[in-house]
Amino acid sequence: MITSKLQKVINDQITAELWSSNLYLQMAYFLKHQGWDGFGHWMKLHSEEEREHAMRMADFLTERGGQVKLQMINLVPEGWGSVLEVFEHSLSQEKMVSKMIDKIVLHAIEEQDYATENFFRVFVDEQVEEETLFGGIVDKLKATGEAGLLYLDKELGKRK
Ligand code: OFO
Repeated sequence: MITSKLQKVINDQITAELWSSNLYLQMAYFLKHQGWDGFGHWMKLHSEEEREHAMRMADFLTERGGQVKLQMINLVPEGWGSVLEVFEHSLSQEKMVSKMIDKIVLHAIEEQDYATENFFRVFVDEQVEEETLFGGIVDKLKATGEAGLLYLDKELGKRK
């Protein structure tokens, strides 16, 4: 049986993943509204990915005898000043999520819950990938400026 302390941080994590999912969905429709269909498509798929993370964590918590307790999800912003601002915001969201995941792994080690440690170590790796992914887009947006937006919109629109 998973401890109540770990249940609490995992439930907080599920909420954070769902919050990310809502944030990215709002970003997706904001971008589409601005005419950036490719960026919007990319962000919508990422929103789905975050929801899937939440489900995986909820399934794990349940399998370990814990109780999923969905919490209130804060409102997300409705608009951003530019495409770059959208991606910078998403990168900072990913960095925050990485810190939360690290905290879960630390608690799991402290409580000698190696199943939880193993499960969340996958997400430690996942966060390295995500920060690289979002960071790479931010770098490209900065490097190419306004002139590169059309090209990048087309490229990101190919995401499957
Ligand atoms: Fe759930 O991976 Fe991004 O945050």
